[in-house]
Amino acid sequence: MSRSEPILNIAVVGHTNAGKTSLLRTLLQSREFGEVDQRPSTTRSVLEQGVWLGATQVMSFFDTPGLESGSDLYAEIETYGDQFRHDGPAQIKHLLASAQADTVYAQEAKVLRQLLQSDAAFYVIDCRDPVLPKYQDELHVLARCGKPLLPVLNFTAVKGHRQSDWQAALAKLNLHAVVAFDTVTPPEGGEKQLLQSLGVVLPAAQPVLERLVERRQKEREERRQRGFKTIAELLVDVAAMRHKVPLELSEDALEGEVLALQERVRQREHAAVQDLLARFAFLPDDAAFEHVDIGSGQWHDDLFASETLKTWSKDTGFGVGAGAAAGAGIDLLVGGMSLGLAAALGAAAGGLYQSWRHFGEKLKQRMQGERELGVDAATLATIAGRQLYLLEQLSRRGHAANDAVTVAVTVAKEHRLSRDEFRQIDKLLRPLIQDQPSCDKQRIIDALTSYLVQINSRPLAASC
Ligand SMILES: Nc1nc2c(ncn2[C@@H]2O[C@H](COP(=O)(O)OP(=O)(O)OP(=O)(O)O)[C@@H](O)[C@H]2O)c(=O)[nH]1
Ligand SMILES: [Mg+2]
Repeated sequence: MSRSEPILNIAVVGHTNAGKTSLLRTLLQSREFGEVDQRPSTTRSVLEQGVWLGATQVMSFFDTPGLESGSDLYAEIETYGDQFRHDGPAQIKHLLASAQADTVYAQEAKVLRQLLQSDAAFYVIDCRDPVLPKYQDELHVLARCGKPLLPVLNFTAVKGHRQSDWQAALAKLNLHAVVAFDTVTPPEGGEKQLLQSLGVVLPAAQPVLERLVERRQKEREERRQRGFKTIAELLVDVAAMRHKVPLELSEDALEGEVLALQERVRQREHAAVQDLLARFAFLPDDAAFEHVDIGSGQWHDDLFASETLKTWSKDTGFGVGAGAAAGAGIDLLVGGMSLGLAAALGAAAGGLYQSWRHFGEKLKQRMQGERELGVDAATLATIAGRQLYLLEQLSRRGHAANDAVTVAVTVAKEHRLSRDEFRQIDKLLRPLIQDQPSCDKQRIIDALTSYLVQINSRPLAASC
């Protein structure tokens, strides 16, 4: 778009509480745009937000207050008789010049003024509601502004919606281009459809809208790709985490070391979650990890709770070992070889050399070397599984959502890692575990990123 081309002005209008501000939060990928609330009349004045293609502003969206007096307005303009029969905008301007526009219809007047100044509008509909006369009256008044209206059916992901009733009613008003777009759970390709439909009612804007669609798609892919890299970096860092444990160590001291390592892993995972949330423009509290602990019946969000480890690693076949069963997720490694945490605890409790005798002469020799604590396969599988799940949810989620993404352990099997998938991830991470100093971390991160992209090549919702 050259500098001389005008900025496209798009108003977002509709009945109060239909989800106008929510629609803009999702389109603008901003959790903090405007104010969203279940109370009516939340938005009190027009709020503008620019949309940029690189350094050039190409569009402005205008959030507007909700309409509440559609039928009264309709009745009012009908009193003007034939005066404005063939000139809707003049009829609306006449209304806006009246004293009522500053009093009883002050809220509505803001919407109509904005619509008259805009190139087109999204008309947002709560399609859980039946098609009531007040909505039809409201639409009639809006249509008199002479600007293209694109109906956007919101709440289409909610059970019992009346999408087809609305479509039939809108067709009677000559509004045939309608887009179903639930602002919290936008459909695959929803944003693209919305922008392209805008191009249908505003043909002159088609080229810029197409470029916007392309840019958004590219950004989405880049963001997702970077998300996989964040997860690969997390897994590499966690797989490489080591706590050296001295030869002589009491059980308590060993437990202390285990807890310290667990805490480091938790913090590293937390940092990755924050990175993902920020990358997808969500807020720091927008993700919650939950599961119910069967033993205590309590809710936890702990990575190392045994139920978490068991559930997320159960399909990988990388058995939940003694460590994970005890809720540890931590392994004892000697020369890169896993001994299992139970061995470590036994060793600490029963006198080191006696307890370790059964590992054989060869191992005994290696034991002269360093003993280290590291994470076990269940922990890596759990982190990989739940981070990939989080990434998938974030990439599909609309920014109108007010609640957190919940990563629960009841998540469906299709979202968990399979045996083959984790086998491959483990294979890529193995050099870090076995031969840490000499392995090329960056190469592993790149290979792991590519693999994560490959196994998650499901199509994306084009809305976020
Ligand atoms: N589940 C669900 N809730 C939604 C959706 N869109 C909006 N909401 C909720 O509906 C309520 C109203 O949303 P708003 O975006 O404030 O609606 P509005 O049209 O801007 O309302 P006013 O500014 O008061 O006219 C809020 O509680 C939103 O969280 C949706 O697609 N799904
Ligand atoms: Mg609002």
